[in-house]
Amino acid sequence: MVTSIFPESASCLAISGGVGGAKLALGLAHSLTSEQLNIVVNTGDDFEHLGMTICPDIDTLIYTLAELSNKEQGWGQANESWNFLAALKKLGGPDWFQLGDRDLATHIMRSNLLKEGWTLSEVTAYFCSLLGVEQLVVPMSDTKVSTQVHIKNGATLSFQHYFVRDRCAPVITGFDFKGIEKAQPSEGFYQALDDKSLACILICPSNPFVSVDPVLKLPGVDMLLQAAAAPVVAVSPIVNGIALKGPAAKMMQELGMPNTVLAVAEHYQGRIDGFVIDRSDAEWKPAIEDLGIRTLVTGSVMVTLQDRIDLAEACLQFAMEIRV
Ligand code: FO1
Repeated sequence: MVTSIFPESASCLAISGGVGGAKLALGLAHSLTSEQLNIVVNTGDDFEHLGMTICPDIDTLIYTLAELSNKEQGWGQANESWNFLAALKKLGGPDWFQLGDRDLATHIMRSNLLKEGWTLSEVTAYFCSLLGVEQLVVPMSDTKVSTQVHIKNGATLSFQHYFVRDRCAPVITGFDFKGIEKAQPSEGFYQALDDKSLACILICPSNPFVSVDPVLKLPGVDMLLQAAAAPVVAVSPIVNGIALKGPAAKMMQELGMPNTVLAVAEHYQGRIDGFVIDRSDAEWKPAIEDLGIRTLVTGSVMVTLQDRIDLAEACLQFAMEIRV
């Protein structure tokens, strides 16, 4: 538990995408009381599949905080069975997006509650209450925003088609977030930003382009982050030129960016006060600080639960130093 560093009265807002975000969120959950930690989740990965609304980043986070997640995969539930998927395949259904039997219940329940008129925030809070997740977990918006991936041959893929069906193979040329112009931050997101005890806004080590940007580019969020009383600290998802999970480094190369922590810092420049990089990237610290971004060098590779807790506490302490 973080004691002296992060006062009991202070709160942290974490911005989380997929697997990398959920890892740090778990470290934060072990370092702070549930009242001190609010987590806003990217919903750009959400998609309609087999008549269901699927919210991968929300489910990855909730399963992780509820200790239900498949730790090897990072997504989906542990102790899964695959009878539904096998039966679906027999009927000629699409099995490229693996849906476990336990996970299927989440998608069916969410889809039905949404059809009954529940907001995504209400469904998320309901699932958290049932699964014993006490932190406030909110979708970035209750309006549908859908990440679209533009690829070299001029086609546009939905995120899950790019990420799962096509295994991130296509060469990307850019992204856009369908529906974002009309989307508002969710009520819970607004409240968390407005929280007077807010002492740290932490951008978790998720993919900057497809997991973090949809959140930061929601109308009004830039201004709200600037106006918030807390420093914005981002944790690099790139370590020593590679992304620990997912296609971030490949995307950077295809976008003509060097796959370095400096390039990630430049991507976030103007929106962050602090940046957390791994010891293997220590030589980049002066160049990043020349951008006007305070930089913390620490161990940022999370293998064990203790790694997650250590990184969370280092980020919280760093935010307090910047705040002063
Ligand atoms: N990722 C995969 O690479 N393959 C899958 O079959 C897959 C299924 C899946 C089912 C439910 C869910 O919540 C997530 C799932 N993911 C799968 C992960 C998901 O595509 C990514 O975690 C996020 O969209 C990116 O962060």
